[in-house]
Amino acid sequence: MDAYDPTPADRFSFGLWTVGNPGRDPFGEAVRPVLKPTELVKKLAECGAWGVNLHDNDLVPFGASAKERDTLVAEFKATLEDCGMVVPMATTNLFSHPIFKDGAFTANNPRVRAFALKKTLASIELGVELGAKIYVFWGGREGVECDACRDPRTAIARMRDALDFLCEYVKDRRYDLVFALEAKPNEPRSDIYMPTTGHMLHLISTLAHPEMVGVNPEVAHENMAGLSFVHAVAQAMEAKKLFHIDLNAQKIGRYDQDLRFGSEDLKQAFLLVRLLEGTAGGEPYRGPLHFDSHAYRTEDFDGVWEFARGSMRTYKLLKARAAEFDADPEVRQLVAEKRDPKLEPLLRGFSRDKAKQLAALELDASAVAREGLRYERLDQLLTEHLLGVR
Ligand code: GLT
Ligand code: MN
Ligand code: MN
Repeated sequence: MDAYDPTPADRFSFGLWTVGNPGRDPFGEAVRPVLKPTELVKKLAECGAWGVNLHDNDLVPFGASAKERDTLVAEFKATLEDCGMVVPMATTNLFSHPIFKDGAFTANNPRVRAFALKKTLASIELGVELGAKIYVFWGGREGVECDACRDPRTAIARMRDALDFLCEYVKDRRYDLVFALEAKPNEPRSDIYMPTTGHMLHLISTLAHPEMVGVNPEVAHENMAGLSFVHAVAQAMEAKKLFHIDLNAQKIGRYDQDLRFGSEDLKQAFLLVRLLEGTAGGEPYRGPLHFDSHAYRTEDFDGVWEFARGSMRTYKLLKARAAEFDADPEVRQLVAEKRDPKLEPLLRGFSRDKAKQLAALELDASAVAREGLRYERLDQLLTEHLLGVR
């Protein structure tokens, strides 16, 4: 045990579908047996995790009877209690069953949309029963291959209708539950509606109860879109909409890899942890730190638990490196904000007088432009901290 070993105080969580992933892919069969949810909870607790998240069907198989459901839920709750584990987040599987082949909330057939709502209502009940405070919506099938099948505006409006309905349901039941929308640009559909965290943030602003809805950005998904994950998360934080986060790793331009956190692009992972932890001085994120990833297909169960421990250790290692980086006097000097008490008041809060003063401003643009900003030095310092030599 060292300072980087995870403890429940670190708020790390895994989905049942992550450590339970048997390694099936579009080209090959499972390489590991499927463990029971209660077994997964026990092992996660041993590894130092704090929480476990689930889809309805990760615990209760599709089509199970009410009696079967209640037995499985009771057994699961008892194990959670024994292990001191919590369920911070729950979600609905609206993508596996063939009924969702044309989408769930956005499907053209109203019978499909009705089934999706009915399934989500039951799944919200399950999540609340298990103590979840966050409810994720990942619309994997909410997209198209044949784009002529509907006006994309209709899809957006249908998504809004479903979310408004479900917000009202939660309010009516007086549940202590918020929603978090997870974007992904493609896979399994050719194009998925509202493909990035930014798109989701806008959709939220059009809902009937925007205060109940935030985002659940995922490293891999923003990378698939070729965008900066750190910037997406920062925009969500700035809007007070970062309700949950899916940590993993991804090579740009690939299928959704869901690799172990920090296993690709360590520098982005460092900048992400720095942002989430607020080591540079900003407001930190205090929600669950969820790993939505799985072990390589090459692994047996030892490899799966190695993957789980590694995900959490890497986060803590990066957190320590980020704190050291931001405490480094040379870094502090390089990132210190330039002040100009005469000019700064002119830069916000419009008035005609300020506009006049700006118009009359004498400023030597070439002199300002000549100054080197020393970002090469700053970036090298980041590298040296990351590699542990500062
Ligand atoms: C699925 C998907 C993830 C989502 C999960 C929640 S399920 O594995 O790839 O990104 O977060 O529905
Ligand atoms: Mn995810
Ligand atoms: Mn993913």
